[in-house]
Amino acid sequence: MKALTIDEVCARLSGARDPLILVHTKPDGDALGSAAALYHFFLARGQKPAIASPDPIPARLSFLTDGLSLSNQPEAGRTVISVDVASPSQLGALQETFLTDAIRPSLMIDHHAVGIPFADHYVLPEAAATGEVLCGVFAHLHDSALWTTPLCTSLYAAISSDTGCFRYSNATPATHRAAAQLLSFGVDGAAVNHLLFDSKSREQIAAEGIVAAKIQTAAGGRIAYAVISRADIDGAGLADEHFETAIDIVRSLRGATVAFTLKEQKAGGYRASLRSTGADMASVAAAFGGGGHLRAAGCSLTGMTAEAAVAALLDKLAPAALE
Ligand SMILES: [Mn+2]
Repeated sequence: MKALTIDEVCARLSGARDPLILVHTKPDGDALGSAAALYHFFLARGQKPAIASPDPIPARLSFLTDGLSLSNQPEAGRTVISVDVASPSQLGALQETFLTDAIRPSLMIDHHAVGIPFADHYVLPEAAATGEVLCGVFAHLHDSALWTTPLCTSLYAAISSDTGCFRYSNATPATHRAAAQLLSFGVDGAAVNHLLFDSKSREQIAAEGIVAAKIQTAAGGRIAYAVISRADIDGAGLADEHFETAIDIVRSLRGATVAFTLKEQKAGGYRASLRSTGADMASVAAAFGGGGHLRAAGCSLTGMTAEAAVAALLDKLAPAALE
């Protein structure tokens, strides 16, 4: 497994055969937008691509994959490419079928600074999104015909998703230039951003209400957090996916520089989503076997009560919040 040059990445894309495009567990807008962009790229080149997702596509992101072929079945002879996946564990159930002696991805395209490569890879940590990485790859192909509206819309959604609609500090001048180019190719940015950020299901809003009512603080208000139990989720007749954006409610509390949600999992244990305005969340997540980005990371805490999990997280997060 080696780091590839952009020329090698382009050569592998050109040589791919009916690619299966893998995304990570609980796929987000960057994963699905990047996968959809690659899908449209291959479709236009006469290939029969498919997207493989270890978890169902969330309803709020289905506009990215509607009408696209989805398949989790590995088939001999098909090229396998992962997007936005940093480590084998992020492939979830797909590990059993796509990380074997017989079948392996031939290419990882990603932007996570911390990860465990499982194939030859092209990873640009300075990119705000895998969609931004793909913009550069596609530009390197020097083929003006490839920038179709579906491809550009998918890339724009990927970039907007991972930058929180260009609000996070990962949105660099290069990120804005990539997005501007996609807009100049005809993407309806307002429509995409409405779907991504201003359009919520009744269930999602109900979940935000539950989380808003449970916000607690620590470290003199610099840490805001909420613990979400199975009773909160199941008792309200909601599903886990309705809580995926709930961390944004917690992190919006004025004065908080670090925020987290701790969500009880169906199989037991807790899943933590960590956010900060600058402190390193990736290393805190890594201390619990998780990973992610500087300001947005996640990890699992098992074999302990919610109180113990909160205490363990606060122990690591308090120094970061006070930095
Ligand atoms: Mn991403």
